[in-house]
Order: sequence, then structure tokens, then C-alpha cells
Amino acid sequence: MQVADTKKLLSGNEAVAQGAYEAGCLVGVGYPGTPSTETMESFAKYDGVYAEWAPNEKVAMEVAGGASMAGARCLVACKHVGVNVMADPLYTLAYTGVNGGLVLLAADDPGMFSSQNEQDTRFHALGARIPLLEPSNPAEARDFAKLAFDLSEEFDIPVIVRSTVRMSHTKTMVEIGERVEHDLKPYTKDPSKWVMMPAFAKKRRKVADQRVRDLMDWGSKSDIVRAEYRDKKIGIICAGVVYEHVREAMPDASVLKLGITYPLPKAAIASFADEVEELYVVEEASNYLSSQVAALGFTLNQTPNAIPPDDEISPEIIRHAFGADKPDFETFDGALPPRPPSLCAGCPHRLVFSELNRMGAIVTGDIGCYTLGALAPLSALDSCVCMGASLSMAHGVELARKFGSGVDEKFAKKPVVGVIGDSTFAHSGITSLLGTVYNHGDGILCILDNRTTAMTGQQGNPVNGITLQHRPSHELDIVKLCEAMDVEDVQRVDSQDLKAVREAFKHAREFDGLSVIVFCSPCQLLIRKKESPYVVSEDCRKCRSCINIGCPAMGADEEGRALINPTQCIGCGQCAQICPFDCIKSTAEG
Ligand SMILES: Cc1ncc(C[n+]2csc(CCOP(=O)(O)OP(=O)(O)O)c2C)c(N)n1
Repeated sequence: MQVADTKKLLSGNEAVAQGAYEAGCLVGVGYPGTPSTETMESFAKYDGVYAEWAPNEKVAMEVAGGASMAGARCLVACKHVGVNVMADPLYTLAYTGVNGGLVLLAADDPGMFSSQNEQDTRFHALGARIPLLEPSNPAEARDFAKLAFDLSEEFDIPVIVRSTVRMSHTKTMVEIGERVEHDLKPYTKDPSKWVMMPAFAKKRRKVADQRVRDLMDWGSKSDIVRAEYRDKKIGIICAGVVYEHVREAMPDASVLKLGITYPLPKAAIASFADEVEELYVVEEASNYLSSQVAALGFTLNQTPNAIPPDDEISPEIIRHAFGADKPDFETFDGALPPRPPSLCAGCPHRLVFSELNRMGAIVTGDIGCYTLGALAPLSALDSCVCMGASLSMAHGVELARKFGSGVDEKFAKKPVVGVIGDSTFAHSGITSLLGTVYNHGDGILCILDNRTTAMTGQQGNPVNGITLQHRPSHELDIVKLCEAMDVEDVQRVDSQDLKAVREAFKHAREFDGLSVIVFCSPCQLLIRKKESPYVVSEDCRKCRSCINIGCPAMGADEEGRALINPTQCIGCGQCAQICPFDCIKSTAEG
């Protein structure tokens, strides 16, 4: 079938990029994070735009703030937890307002498919007094992204477009249009708008409040707020992808579809509430909408069965909430066997964790592929909280042990090790390390430099010096940086060489003070090199040392002898190095 070239099959993320492109957005800045990553990756591919990865979301928002002040339309994209990182500039940009339109795509992750928490960006919109639009599908994502730029300039405020994982990654046909170029808006120096010291900020705070009232009225008149009347017994208020689920689950119910969920369009809600007998809110993973509708003075009915407060919602869950039998997901015929995630065959992080496990260290971890070092059989991590936390939490553990009383003797003797990846180090680990050095901390810090941001799909970062649009750059030399920070003991070690890894840890444990080990070896998915596979000889003594490094290519036969799956083995030789009896050889050795 021929599809007219005014339509494209786009994911929600790609559609936001398309909308931004059509709106004449010039500058795109983001930091990768599922489910938002493809937004900036696809925006970067359009002609006539400038796009870059920032080292973190705060920097991204500040770059966009500057470009907006200079008159350009700007798009920022990140995942929900990235909004926390940028909260400082974001909340104050709500006071300064914008010059060129500034739009933030914030992708939430109800169900936590790839996140450490399930927070709802709408609470940030409420806290910062920033309007938030919620498209329900990719077609709307493109429309709302375009609209968001106009709204941003009309109301002099950054605008958030909130997506959720289901919308970010679903593809549908999207009507597309031409780009409308925008010259830079003229810049006029105006400290009362852009210099947020208390005397000016106090006045801007009032401007922000008035803007919220104006936006409430705007929403009630806008066609992105739509009352759909059917049977008027049940009226459901909903937004985003939940709207699609509600329509599927309750096709006869009346629906108020909110395209803007902050500020809430009070007048539109009031007329809907007047028309229906029972008023409900359906939402997922948070009570933002129900609490805010109730705060406006509307009385909500409760569904016969509660809507779960956490996790993604589905049409089955909605039907059950309104009285249908509970869906029985367990007996689903096509149930898949469980496949726990694991580090890839040949992953350069593996030997570091196998050693940390052997050392019985207290390991404060971080976010990246290496978080998988927490899982059996490596079982090497004690904590993982947020990007950058590894180094500062290691310092905190040391402080408690050093200054606390009644410290358990065994606990006191364990080495404390912070482990962080290269992208995460650049994101927010550098200041953590600085804090430890400044406060004369000790312990061991491992920086796992696999030459990429692997977890989110191999993006460039300041350590590998690869930029989003392949412009010239600089590679950050982590060792030199540590030395410049006055770290007294810094080693650079090949993380695929077990002997070197062991020696580095031995040296670091003996060193009296803070010791940093920069483990270097590229991610296997980056080099995609497959050497001859390894095999286990007849002499295998079933000690399981090789199996315990958790390589997906390793297994055991019925008698417990180690076995290597040749289709999965990439020939890295980690297992051969770990075997204490020299029973594993490369097939290349004949
Ligand atoms: C504030 C925040 N932004 C983005 C993410 C998404 N994210 C998780 S880990 C990671 C980077 C991982 O790269 P790196 O530290 O180099 O480790 P690798 O995966 O390469 O081992 C990113 C971008 C996040 N969890 N939190």
C-alpha cells in the first residue's frame, strides 16, 4: 500500500522531534535516558538544526535557557529522573520566562521498565508552575510539541510535554508538515526579567502566579481539552496514554480528555462534572490528577475496585476497577520463560565485579550496565540510588565507620569501594569525587570506562569525545583529571586482564588514603569483535569458578562440568583467566 509522504510511521519520541523540527526549533539539548533517548537522537538528524548531548540534564536545561534568552527555539529531552537533576534551573526559568520558545520533553516510566523510581513529572510542573501538555499518541505528540513552542512564547514560560513509556515507544502514523523557520527573536537586556536576585524574583513570582491563572482559562477554551459525551452515567477524566486505555476498556463512558494537566482547566472540568452522574479520574502510577481535581473542589466517585497506586495501567485493570472480574495474567498461554538480565558475554565490567565479590567489599554502586553486578552470581553491589551516588555514598560509609561508635569489627575491616561508569562520572560523579578529595576521604573508587554510554544505547559522552552530530570534540582524560584534583593514587588498568585487575585492587587496599582505579576496555557491543570461542577440557574439576562470573555463554552439563555455548562465546577469555586449573582453552589454540 502506498502511503502519502505527508504521513510517517513514528514513535512518540520521534513525533516530538518531528513537531519540534516543524516548529522551527533550532537547538536541541538532552541527556540520554530510557524512555526519552530517541527524541534527541532523531531531532539531531534533521537538516538545519543543532543538537548536542550535555553531560547531564541540568547542563542541558541551562544551555537551552541561554539559547532561549538569545532568541532561539529550543528543545530539551530527558527521562523523568533527569527532571530532578535540572530542577534548579527549571524552577527559576519559570520565573524568568523565555525569549525563544523552550520545550522540555520529559518521559516518565510508569511500571519502572528501566528506572530506579516511578515519579510523576506532573508534580514538578505543579511545583515549578510550568504548563504541562500530555499527548495520548504519537500523532498528538507531534501536534502538542508544535503547539508547546507557540504556547511557550505566548505565555513567556518553558512548557513541558510529558510522555510515558507506552507513548514514547509506540509507533503510529503521524501527519507531518513543513518546517517553519524562525529568525532569532530580538534580545533586549532586561535584568528585571533575567537576573533572579530577590528584588526581581519577588516580582517575577507574581508574574508566574498570574500566568497560571491565564493558562487555566486558556486550557478550558483550548481544543486539546475535549469532552466526549456518550452514556452520561459514568464520566471519566483522564490524560495521556491512559485515555487510549480508557476508551478501549469503557467505550460507552463519557470522557474528559485533558491535553493539559497543569494547570488544570477548571471551567472545562466544571462543565463536564455538571453533565455526568458519576465523576471519576483514571490515571496510572500516581494520584496527581485525582488529588488536583479534588483540590479544585470537585467530588470524585470511587471505582468499585481500587485503581492500583503503582505500576502501568491497562484496559483490563480499568475494567476490573469498574467492576469486571480480576484479570488472570498468570494463566496467559504465551507466558515467556523468565530471562533475568545479565552483563553481556565479554563485558569489560565482569572481572571487576568478580574481584569485588571475592574481596567481600562494601560496594556502593551507580546507574549503568554495571548495576547488573548486583545480581547473582556476581552479587557485588550493596547500593544503587541515583546517578553519581556511588562515590559520595562510599565517602558516607567511610565517615560513619571512622566517626561512629560501636562499629562491628567485621564491618570495619571490609574495603569500601565506589563503582561508577564513564558517562555517569561525567554526569555527576566528578563533583562527588571532588567532595571526597576536599574532605580528605579515603577508600577505593573505580571508574569503569568502557568508552561509551552503553546502558542507553551507545551514546557519546565527554569521556569518549563523540558528539551527537559528529562535530569535533575533546576526550576527557580521567586519569589526568583525577591528578589535577589532587587524588594521590590513580591507576589506569585494562579491565579484561584479570592479573592486572587483582594487582590494582591489592595496591589500592594497601594504599593509605584515597585510591582511584580507572578500568579501561571498550564495551563489547561497541567493537562487536568475535574471536574463536573457548572450550572446557575433560579435566574440569567442577569448581564453578568460571560459572560464578555470570557470563551468559557459560553453563554446566548434567554432571556439573562447565560448558561453553559456542554461539554465545565471543572469545574474550575471561573464563580461561579465572579457571584455577587451566582447563579452559581457546579453539584458536588448536
Ligand atoms: C538522572 C538520570 N539520567 C539518565 C539516566 C539514564 N541512564 C542510566 S545509566 C546511564 C549512563 C550509563 O553509562 P555509563 O555510566 O557510562 O555506564 P555503562 O552503561 O556504559 O556501563 C544513563 C544515561 C538515569 N538513570 N538517571
